[in-house]
Amino acid sequence: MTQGRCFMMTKDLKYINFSSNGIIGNIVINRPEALNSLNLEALEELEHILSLLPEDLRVLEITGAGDKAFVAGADIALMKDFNAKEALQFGQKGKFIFDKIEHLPFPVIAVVNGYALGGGCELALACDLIIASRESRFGLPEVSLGIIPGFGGIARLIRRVGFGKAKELIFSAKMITAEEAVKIGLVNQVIEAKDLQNKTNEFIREICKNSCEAVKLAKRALNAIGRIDPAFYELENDLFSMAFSISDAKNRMEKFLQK
Ligand code: CO8
Repeated sequence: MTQGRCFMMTKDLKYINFSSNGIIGNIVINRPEALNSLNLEALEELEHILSLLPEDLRVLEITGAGDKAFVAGADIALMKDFNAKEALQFGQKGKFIFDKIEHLPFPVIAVVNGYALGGGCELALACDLIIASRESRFGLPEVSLGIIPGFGGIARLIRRVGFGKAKELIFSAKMITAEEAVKIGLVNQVIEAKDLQNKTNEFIREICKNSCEAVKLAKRALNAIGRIDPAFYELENDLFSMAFSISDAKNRMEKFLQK
């Protein structure tokens, strides 16, 4: 899929690559040494790329660099030192960016090639469709770290899988396989890793056979039905930040980093 694409707009960016052939855009979260976890710089670069996306794209793919992770969450090394105010600001930034992704005018596909955990699962959920390799793993392990999902993921998860499954996944902090994820409606398609890009290309070709304008109108209509109430975002953000002042988040995060 990247063949023949001219690389543009990624100059000076450390953690995000963008390429496009004018029809299909491809964003790669590129921090494989930390399983593509999202630090502040990566989020800022993502925001920057989103603000520069060509308006005439037909489809945007988002994926992770390497073969181990899509995105393993927000950067725990960064979050462990957050006070409540910093957590609030980080949450607001993430929510703003993920909301922007959700409301891009064209379809956005998360091409998941490994761990999609915490903020990484939330990023995939902000995309219209999720295509995953068979080895991928999904989960919202935040409560195991003393925090809660904070990038709008709670509402988006409920929208995809319903209250019951959302509560099961969030309360248990467990990871599920791509197969399980497809069964509960979190993922659209599971594909063998070696075929992931080719099958994604085929899928994109199917979308592109249709009227570009009609697809965009359909996305607007679909999104209007599932629109997240801004009051929920505000509450989620307050609760996310509260976790940093009332729970044992710092200890739990330090424990993860020391393992
Ligand atoms: N943050 C920072 N570093 C990470 C993260 C992360 N989320 N995930 C992995 N890494 C790092 C590891 O520390 C390790 O670094 P090093 O090589 O320097 O020791 C490197 O990536 C490789 O990871 P592992 O050695 O742990 O690889 P394993 O194959 O043993 O395990 C796992 C892979 C299971 C994915 C494991 O890395 C893991 O559990 N990662 C954390 C997953 C997680 O808990 N994610 C949720 C984070 S919380 C979150 O995302 C909140 C979102 C809401 C934010 C709202 C903000 C306001």
